[in-house]
Amino acid sequence: MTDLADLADVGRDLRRGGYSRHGFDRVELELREWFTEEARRRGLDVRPDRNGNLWAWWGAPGPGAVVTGSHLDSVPGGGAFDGPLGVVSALQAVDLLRAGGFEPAKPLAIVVFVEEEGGRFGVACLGSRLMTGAITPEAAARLTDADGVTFGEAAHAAGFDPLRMGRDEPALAHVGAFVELHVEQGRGLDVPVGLASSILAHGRWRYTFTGEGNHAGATLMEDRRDPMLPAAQLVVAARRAARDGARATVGRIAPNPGGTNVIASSVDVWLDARADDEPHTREVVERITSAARRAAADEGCEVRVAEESWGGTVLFDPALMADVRRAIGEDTPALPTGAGHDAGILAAHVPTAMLFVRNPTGVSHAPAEFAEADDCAAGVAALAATLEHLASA
Ligand code: HGY
Ligand code: MN
Ligand code: MN
Ligand code: MN
Repeated sequence: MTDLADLADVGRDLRRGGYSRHGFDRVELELREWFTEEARRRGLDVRPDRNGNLWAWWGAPGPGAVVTGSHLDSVPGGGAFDGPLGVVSALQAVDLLRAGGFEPAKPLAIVVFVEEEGGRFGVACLGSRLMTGAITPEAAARLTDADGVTFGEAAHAAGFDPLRMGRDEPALAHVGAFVELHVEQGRGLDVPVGLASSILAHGRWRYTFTGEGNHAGATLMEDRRDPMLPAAQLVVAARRAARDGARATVGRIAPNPGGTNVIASSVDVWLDARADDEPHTREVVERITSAARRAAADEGCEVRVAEESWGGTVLFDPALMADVRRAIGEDTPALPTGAGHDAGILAAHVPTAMLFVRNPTGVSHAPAEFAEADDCAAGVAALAATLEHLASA
């Protein structure tokens, strides 16, 4: 909690509440510096990879490494725990292991992935996607933030060469196991610490509705081609289409030009859709897209749809989960989650598991996100026991 308190003033968003910390922005760079100092203070060897992620090594980097970590960025107006809890807990777990005189037989590393939330450049888990080849460096470099700065430009300004980004075979070959600790993001856990069993399939889509910009007072209702109409109907269609455990959310919408007395000429709407598997998710999105196309046609508007990111269902590694349970208790519950994580990207390439810390309110991606100090301490103890078990001879 002291470490989290260290970060409490970095990146506060006074307008939205909570924190706004985004990949390679001033705030995230400050947090990366904080992490680098904290890791170095512990004698860890901090090395950025070529995709903008930070690695802190206990022992020489090499195959079979036991890796933990998370991210330091947030959604716009996010909470204090989503991301930083996993990083802080990793540092604290190292302290606990050191205090107990533990000598790892395998290399141990803490990783901080860049732009996990996609809050700035739109694609979540950008650092882990680049590292695993789930996105090409060319596509990543072209992603643009709200001010028109590309990821390539931001990476370059932060000291990384966007042309050298992309699938990092040596880095992947080093990871023997990855265990990410994270605050649980629903109300799924009624004990302090649990495991994740799976992550829903999920993706992001951008709908651009185009109509005719015009005057809010002078334009008769029957003369309008207002793209806000189909945009609004998409929101309603999303609520109706997400059934049987699926989730569909419109949390971001951008009318152009965005004036109270202006009929917009175009409106961008971002859809986040998730469900148990790919066919179910695609079916939900297709239903929403059909409704959006019908609504656009009714209003004399055009609509363009672009898939901005996609990730299939993730099942965490049963053998690694069994190992974690041996370290922290056979009765540790495992629960599915609707939230995405870098661990979900890595799971397709290396044995991966997640530890969850209880979330008493079920709130996340909002300023009210919270975890009890005692539960966080239990998370650190569980992570330390896990690392000790996995990194022993
Ligand atoms: O959106 C998500 O589920 C994640 O927290 N990046
Ligand atoms: Mn998140
Ligand atoms: Mn997170
Ligand atoms: Mn006027």
